[in-house]
Amino acid sequence: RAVSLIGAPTDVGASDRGASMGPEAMRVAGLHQALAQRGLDVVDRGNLAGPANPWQTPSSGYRHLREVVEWNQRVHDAMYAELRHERLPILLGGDHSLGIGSISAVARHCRDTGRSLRILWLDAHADFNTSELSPSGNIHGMPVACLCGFGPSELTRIGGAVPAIQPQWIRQIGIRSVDAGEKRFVHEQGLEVFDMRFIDEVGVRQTMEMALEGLDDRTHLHVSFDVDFLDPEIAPGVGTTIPGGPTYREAQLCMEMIADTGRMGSLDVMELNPALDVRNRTAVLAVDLIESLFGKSTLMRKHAPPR
Ligand code: DIR
Ligand code: MN
Ligand code: MN
Ligand code: MN
Repeated sequence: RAVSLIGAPTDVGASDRGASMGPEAMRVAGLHQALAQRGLDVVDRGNLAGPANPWQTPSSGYRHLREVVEWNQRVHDAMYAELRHERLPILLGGDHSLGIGSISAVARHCRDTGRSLRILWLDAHADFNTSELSPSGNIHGMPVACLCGFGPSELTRIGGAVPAIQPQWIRQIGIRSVDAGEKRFVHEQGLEVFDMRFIDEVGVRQTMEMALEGLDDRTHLHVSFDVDFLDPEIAPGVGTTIPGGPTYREAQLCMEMIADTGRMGSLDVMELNPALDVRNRTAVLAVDLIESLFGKSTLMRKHAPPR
């Protein structure tokens, strides 16, 4: 399978600085080599270029809207080009506002090829704010809403169709920090959320079985992995740590169950912030988990355990 790495070194969608260093930290942690070792044809396309971070306060409800739009257009174009060439793009963020450009491109590719789309949103946050609902004005808290058509038209129309996706195509997993107005809007729009309480009660296995239910050979599976999904004990290198996330083993099981479907067609790895990390351990962990997404497994058993 052909895989392309695309770096998007920016933090314009956040208020914490440093996610702009995420792509290089992933390279230093050996992502290319780890995937190549799995037998994949890996090409690193290098980093996209875009506007600098002006480090301004929000205006009309958005921080750095112009810059976020420009970065997302470039991400869209880069992701779409890889998909057209039948390559699996891995977007190395960069803050999670770039999920707008990434997933708009994936949705466009699915329209082109008559596929259905399933999106797994692995995150501590629902990222479903609008400018009216957001307490921060940070656009990395808004990408899911923008993709569903709720946001400024410069962002909602990037992939050529508005809305780019339907809320029913998304499964959110690991959620544990949602703003009050955002929570009402998530319910109103009917997003399927497997929050941490759900995982506590039924476990990762049944959660992932439910989130992955109904995939078929016409489904493109997109994984949008915000590194703050993970428990901060194992993943300190993110801007907005929220306690009570998946452990190492739980995260591995998520990734292995995604790999087992054989349907993953694109991936975002977002919000890694080396400025807040400890000797690059969060990047090393992210590489380890991505290897599992591509089929690395420690399995020894001959039979699946009982249900
Ligand atoms: C908060 C934090 N819900 C906001 N969001 C995110 O500012 O909208 N942090 N995505 O990573
Ligand atoms: Mn394809
Ligand atoms: Mn998050
Ligand atoms: Mn996020």
